Amino acid sequence: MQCQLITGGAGFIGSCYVLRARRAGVRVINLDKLTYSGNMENLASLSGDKDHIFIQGDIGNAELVRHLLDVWKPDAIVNFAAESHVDRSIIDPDAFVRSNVLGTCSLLRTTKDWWLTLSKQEQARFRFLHISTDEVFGALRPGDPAFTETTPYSPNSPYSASKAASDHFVRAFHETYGLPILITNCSNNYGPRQFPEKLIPLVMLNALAGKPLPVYGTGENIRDWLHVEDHCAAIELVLKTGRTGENYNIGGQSERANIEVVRAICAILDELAPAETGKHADAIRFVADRPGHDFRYAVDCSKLTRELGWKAAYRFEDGLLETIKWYLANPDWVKNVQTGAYRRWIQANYASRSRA
Ligand code: NAD
Ligand code: TDX
Repeated sequence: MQCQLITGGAGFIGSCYVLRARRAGVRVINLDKLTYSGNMENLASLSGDKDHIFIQGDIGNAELVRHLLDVWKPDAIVNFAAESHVDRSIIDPDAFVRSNVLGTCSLLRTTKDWWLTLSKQEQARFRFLHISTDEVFGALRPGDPAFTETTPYSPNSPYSASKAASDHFVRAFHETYGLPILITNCSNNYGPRQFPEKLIPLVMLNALAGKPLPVYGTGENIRDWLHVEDHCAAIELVLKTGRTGENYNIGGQSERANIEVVRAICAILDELAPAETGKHADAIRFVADRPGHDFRYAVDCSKLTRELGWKAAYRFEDGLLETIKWYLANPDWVKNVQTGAYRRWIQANYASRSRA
């Protein structure tokens, strides 16, 4: 039986990947620290599954990681674990250095030491796949060509700087020690189970609660939206057939201005859950911009298509509708993530954003 050590598997993207891996018959060792965004409810359907082994712990805990590697001898490690929210990195960059940089470096070192004990055949079969972001490439202006795998790194936020640093360490472990690594750099994910600090679930849930819909700056900033299932399908492909030492871009080819996305959410909710008075879009508020707000991301994923045959299955508008329906159908999940800690974050991030 194939066995994978998946880190951050209780988060938004990691849990989607874990569920898919279990459906494909892969034994999953799921190492997750359960920070504010880690949520065991994302994995509720796996309760009682003896081939989903969940361990609450930090990727930076070398002793624990070595123990898991010795016991389970995974065929691959897929590293999703990270602090993932740009606005939080602006308020507390240190946490991003700890998990994303030091944590990844420690995970690499422990993996490398264990990998060196394997037979040559096992070493050649093993893979370390690191999940990264398009944000490491910086920001584009309208009309600039999309990021390719050779676009120079130019991170602008503490979050993207920490992800860039971790990517460099992953690459260095390949060059220096021969560890068979792969890196994927993807665009903005959306879909079920995303923590409602990110734009799409935040706007949707604020609208349902009759709260203002905060749009940073002018709302003209552009993101390239990728459905989480398309992302996970691409990761599976890269793990199976990608060339070690390489990075692969994954994008949704769905560039949208933020204000377009917010209006699309409002239009869907006007149909499915109308506001008590007026239209949901009446609640849109342009608020103070994010410092260092990257204007545009766009991902050229032609390498992935050309070399590995990947293609996104979701059209953004269909995926958005399906996502909103998922949140409407799962009010308990929503209620349980909107805890006291969540309310404190909303207060910290939005109270000081005066109207732009
Ligand atoms: P998320 O915040 O929903 O989940 C992160 C998970 O990692 C959580 O379960 C958390 O408990 C766990 N974690 C954090 N620090 C840890 C540590 N030190 N040790 C063990 N577990 C730890 O994030 P996500 O959106 O699912 O993102 C997953 C990965 O994908 C991240 O590496 C992120 O940088 C990357 N990424 C995300 C997006 C996106 O749009 N969400 C886009 C590009 C790349
Ligand atoms: O309240 C908001 N209002 C708003 O206008 C929030 C939370 C966001 N925005 C804007 C900022 C961005 O331009 O919406 C856009 C999307 O914001 P986020 O959902 O915070 O995502 P982003 O900053 O683009 O980063 C995401 O994609 C790349 C993920 O959070 C990262 O983990 C990933 O690496």
